[in-house]
Amino acid sequence: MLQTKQPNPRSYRIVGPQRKVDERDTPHPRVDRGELGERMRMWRKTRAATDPFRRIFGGGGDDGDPNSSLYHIMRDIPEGKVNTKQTPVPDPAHMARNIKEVARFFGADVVGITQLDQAYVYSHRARGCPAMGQKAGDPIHLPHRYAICMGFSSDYYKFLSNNSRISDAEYGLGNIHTIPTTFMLAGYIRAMGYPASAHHYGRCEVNPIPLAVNAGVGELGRHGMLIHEEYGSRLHLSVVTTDLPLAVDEPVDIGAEEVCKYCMKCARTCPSHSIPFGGKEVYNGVEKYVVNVDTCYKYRLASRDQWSTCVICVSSCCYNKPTAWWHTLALWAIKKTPIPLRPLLIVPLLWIDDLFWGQRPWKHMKWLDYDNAPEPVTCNIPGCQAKHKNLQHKRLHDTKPAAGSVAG
Ligand code: B12
Ligand code: SF4
Ligand code: SF4
Repeated sequence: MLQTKQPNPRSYRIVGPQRKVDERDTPHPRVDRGELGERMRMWRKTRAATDPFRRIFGGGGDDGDPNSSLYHIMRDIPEGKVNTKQTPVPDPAHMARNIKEVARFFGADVVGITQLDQAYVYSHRARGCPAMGQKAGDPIHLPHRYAICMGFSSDYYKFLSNNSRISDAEYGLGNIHTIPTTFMLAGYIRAMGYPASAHHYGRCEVNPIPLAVNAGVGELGRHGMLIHEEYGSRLHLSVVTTDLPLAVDEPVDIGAEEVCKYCMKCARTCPSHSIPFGGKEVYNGVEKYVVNVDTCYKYRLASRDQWSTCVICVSSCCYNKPTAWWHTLALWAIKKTPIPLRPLLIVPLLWIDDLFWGQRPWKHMKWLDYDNAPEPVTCNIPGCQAKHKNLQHKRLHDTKPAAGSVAG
């Protein structure tokens, strides 16, 4: 059991001892072992399917070609050596500014730095890098002091086509974008003579969300993800852990704590009912909103081979807007309003949000040969005469469907 000692972000509270998570107990390995059912296990094995974007961006499943996937190639590259000539760091604050600039130069959209809290390092690995002599089940030893947390934004409009092969392609590219920048930043730090490890898509020994919240990249939302004030949650996260002396950032207040209390748009639009309408709960020593990850995962079985990754909660979140002055102004106003008075501003803003952006943000889009226009579907409820359309977010009926059997 670990006792944490972090600053105080507003969007979660440490209320008890935290247990390290074994990567083998995380959802992907559980699905691979069949713990979420045979259909889910088979879905993961064959998820590369015929879409070329899926085949090059995704994990690939058994039917992808590893040599065409940067994800597969990069997760097996051994870590480079640390330069024996060390660059002195007389001023960690100056070095932190430089490192953030280097991260942005390499391709990150946002960067923050925090202490590496060991509670967010997996205890054992689910898969090792054979070139580094690692294997599944090895204990993870990551004694670094700092975590440089980076965010990579996705295109607002492509995500609005959710769920479709267009939003899949954008999501997949976002995952891939984390790889070269994180790899180069870790290499850059090792070239200065300090140990550094890259944690990106496909190869990650840490949980990036709490680290990024602590590093002031954003706040934790009701939907369980980090919310950045400009990009919302359409931000892929990666981390470089290191011993390079760095000044750390403070958690930020972007008003998500109050907005999430009143908004609930993600909970309303989640087709698998995985996001809570109620208050926070204590989970592994942390008081926060708790998402049902199993039902979220199983919703992929409802895709009818028309998409692979659900991003409905990311797109629906009212922080998810294109970069524009009115979004910046609304955010500024929330941040400047004293906390007890914020609901007076938030409630009308949420009403405006529903009015202008819709209760369930979605856009018809054509791109390349893809078209996400809804198609009529056959209802699987006996006796139903309604002409349903294939908008995956639309529930066919009010009755709560079992996860994975959502039909329309
Ligand atoms: C497996 C996985 C999934 C699984 C299970 C999700 C889960 N929560 O475990 C499935 C397929 C369902 C999934 C879905 C999604 N995922 Co996902 N997923 C992961 C992955 C690879 C591992 C997560 C993990 O280890 N879980 C096991 C344990 C740790 O889970 P847990 O104890 O319940 O902890 C979760 C939360 O409670 C939180 N958490 C745990 N402890 C603490 C402590 C504190 C203090 C805080 C603040 C938070 C926190 O972090 C965990 C991740 O959500 C991460 C990348 C990574 N290395 O972390 C991406 C990641 C979490 N996913 C991400 C995204 C974007 C998505 C989807 C939108 C897309 C999709 N459909 O795949 C949805 C969103 C679902 C949702 N509302 O949360 C992003 C989130 C980015 C962000 N802005 O926050 C990540 C970080 C990938 C990335 N590198 O950017 N995902
Ligand atoms: S990714 Fe989709 S199914 Fe999962 S929580 Fe978000 S909206 Fe719900
Ligand atoms: S949609 Fe609303 S409730 Fe959900 S995370 Fe975003 S701001 Fe919070």
